[in-house]
Amino acid sequence: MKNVFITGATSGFGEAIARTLAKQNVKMIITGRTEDKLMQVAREIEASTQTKVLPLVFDVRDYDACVKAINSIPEDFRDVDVLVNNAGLAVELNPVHEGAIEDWERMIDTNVKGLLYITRLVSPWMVARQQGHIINIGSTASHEIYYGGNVYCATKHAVLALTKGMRTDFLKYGIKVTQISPGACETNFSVVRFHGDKEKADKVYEGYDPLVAQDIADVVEFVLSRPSHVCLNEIIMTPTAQFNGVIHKN
Ligand code: NDP
Ligand code: 8X3
Repeated sequence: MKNVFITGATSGFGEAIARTLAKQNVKMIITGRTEDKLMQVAREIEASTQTKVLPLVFDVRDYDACVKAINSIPEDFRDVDVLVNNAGLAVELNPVHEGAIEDWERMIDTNVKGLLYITRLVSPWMVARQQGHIINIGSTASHEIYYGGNVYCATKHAVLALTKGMRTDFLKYGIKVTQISPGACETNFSVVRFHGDKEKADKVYEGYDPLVAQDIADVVEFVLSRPSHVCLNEIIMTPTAQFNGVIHKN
């Protein structure tokens, strides 16, 4: 039975990935800060599949909380085969001279440091077993910059550098590392970016068909279905209406 660890499973990609992989009757550790939603996802998965779920509520920005959560994982859940580093966010769309330091810190601490903390704590189990697969959720923002995206794009550029760094470091242990880099996908992402302003968030996805979270979950499932000698290093996926930083709206 595979053991899958997914950060940020209370919403969007992480939730869709959890529900999709759960159909394979795996063991699953899911994380997030929103306790009631995390428990609901865990309950629903356990009620509809043979998957055994361990929900862990903590903030990936808090290293001590990460250590405490990882240390609480029972022995029979430590044989993690797949780590999906998904938790992340964007805050606002301001040019640098108007940016809020607090927003920058939220993005850097979550998207870069949080991803590193979890990887640092979980990957030694993979190294010890000489097997595993780390999937980092990057973005088209790992490759492109758009107006006001400065710090968010910088964090996703950093994720790509870390993906390549991990691939290099883990090569000799047979651990796969894959980055999935989606473009615009309608989740809670823009609601979070615009501090709960749903109307403003909805406008991001008007005039074209954006990706949906299930599209990303399907790709994760595909990436994991490859034979052991095949590692997909990066998959960039966008809505059909988006390429190279441009979204064609009707
Ligand atoms: P959502 O806002 O729907 O989901 C984000 C998830 O991350 C939630 O489960 C949230 O859980 C978790 N999270 C955020 N901050 C923290 C934190 N400090 N500690 C723990 N968990 C946290 O957005 P998406 O599903 O769209 O985003 C998932 C990932 O995909 C992010 O890394 C994002 O940058 C990336 N991405 C998104 C795209 C899009 O267009 N939607 C495109 C490309 C990449 P909780 O709030 O409960 O803690
Ligand atoms: C999230 C999508 O367009 O803000 O990574 O880069 S975008």
